[in-house]
Amino acid sequence: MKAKGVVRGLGAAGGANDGLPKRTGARNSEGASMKLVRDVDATSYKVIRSAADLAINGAPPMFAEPIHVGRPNIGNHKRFLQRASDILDSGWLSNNGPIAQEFEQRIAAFLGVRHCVAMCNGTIALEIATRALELKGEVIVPSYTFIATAHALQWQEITPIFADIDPATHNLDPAAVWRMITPRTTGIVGVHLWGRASPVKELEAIASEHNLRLMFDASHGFGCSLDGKLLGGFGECEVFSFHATKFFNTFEGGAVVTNNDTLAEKMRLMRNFGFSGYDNVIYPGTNGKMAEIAAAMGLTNLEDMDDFVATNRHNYQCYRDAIAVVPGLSVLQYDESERNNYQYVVVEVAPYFPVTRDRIVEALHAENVLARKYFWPGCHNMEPYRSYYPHAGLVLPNTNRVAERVVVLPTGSALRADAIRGIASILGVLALGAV
Ligand code: T4K
Repeated sequence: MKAKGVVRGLGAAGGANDGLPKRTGARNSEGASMKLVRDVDATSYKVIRSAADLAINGAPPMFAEPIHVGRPNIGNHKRFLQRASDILDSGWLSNNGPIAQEFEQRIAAFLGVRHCVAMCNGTIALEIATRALELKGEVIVPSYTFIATAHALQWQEITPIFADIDPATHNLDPAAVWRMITPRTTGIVGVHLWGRASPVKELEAIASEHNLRLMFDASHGFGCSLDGKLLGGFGECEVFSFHATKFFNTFEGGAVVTNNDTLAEKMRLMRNFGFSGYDNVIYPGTNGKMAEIAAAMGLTNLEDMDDFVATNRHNYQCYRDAIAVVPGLSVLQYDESERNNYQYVVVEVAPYFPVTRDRIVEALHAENVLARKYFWPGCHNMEPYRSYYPHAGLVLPNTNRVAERVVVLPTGSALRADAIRGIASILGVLALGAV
């Protein structure tokens, strides 16, 4: 069916004055303020009046260049380049250098935890954390997460056991966790998906009742809080990813944070091959070290983090307002009484929406809006898990349903309010059953 008439109430983009603060996109190599990756040229937007204006139906795309989910937030160029220059002058590039140590101290202080053990990426951080906790046998995790959560276990021949999620929160459902416990279960890895906290208290109660170790994959949760306390101090340890696509990045990077002195010491050894001083290996280990240049990026981005949050929050509110008038689409809410990083703009497509989720993504891609289907199809539907547990989906109905319904939209400092309204206008036409 083809849509008729102009889409109303969406403020279809035309690049006009929207009354909102404009970001210029000027590169701040002089270090004036926060770096914008690349501003989208407002003049390239088209007005969408009907299905005929959609690129998927043959019209030119709304955006001349791809708009990515996960465009990096990059802090002040000048300060970063100064740090990079200092590193080159110092001749110290890695192996627990002074910048990495400063980074660890700053992160620990920011999060209010005793230890930050910086790593080369979030996946290695997960592997080291689970190993340091001596997890083995079976460990309960959500399937609705990035594959690294499960792979970090499987890589060590620990069996990830997938528990279902609460469809309202997209996080582990404690009752489902409880149902998956067996005599082989040694731990639970909760994920704070989209930066919204897992049901920490309930998982703590289950872990304590069944003598299980509890840790969190907080890859999405840097700068987010639960009951006013920043994520990082819950469970026995929490793992962050500082990948380029994350709200806060160190190019590649990650960290395990913990209040447990013994655990922190063990993880420091493990990330450096188990070396304790020259020529003395006292533990099996790997190479999980964070490079100095990554830590320099982290220190720089930490200084500009408030700007990143403000931009993301503004984008999120623009999306929420623009999509509120589209029947059948809802933007996942963040609890405004908590701290959030608003890094993920997650839209759920109702079953009655006239266009499938996959078709929505195709239509957006045709407009150069590279929306993503995170975390479809769920880990249990990917290898090797799909072959290991072909019937896992039977106990994961909410995971399957949510994974079929979610579209993640682009945000970040490169995106302007009128671009967001343009994206919403595409969705508005699709709501008319336009393709
Ligand atoms: N646990 C959870 C819950 C996670 O979400 C992740 C990572 C991990 C653990 C593991 O942490 P790390 O080991 O990665 O530190 C991306 C990221 O690569 C991955 O780090 C992240 N989760 C996941 C949610 O997203 P892909 O497969 O979507 O990446 P890719 O290459 O398609 O990039 C995503 C978008 O970002 C693209 O549209 C391009 C854009 N992009 C990407 C990069 C790297 C840029 O604009 N600039 C860039 O530099 O996984």
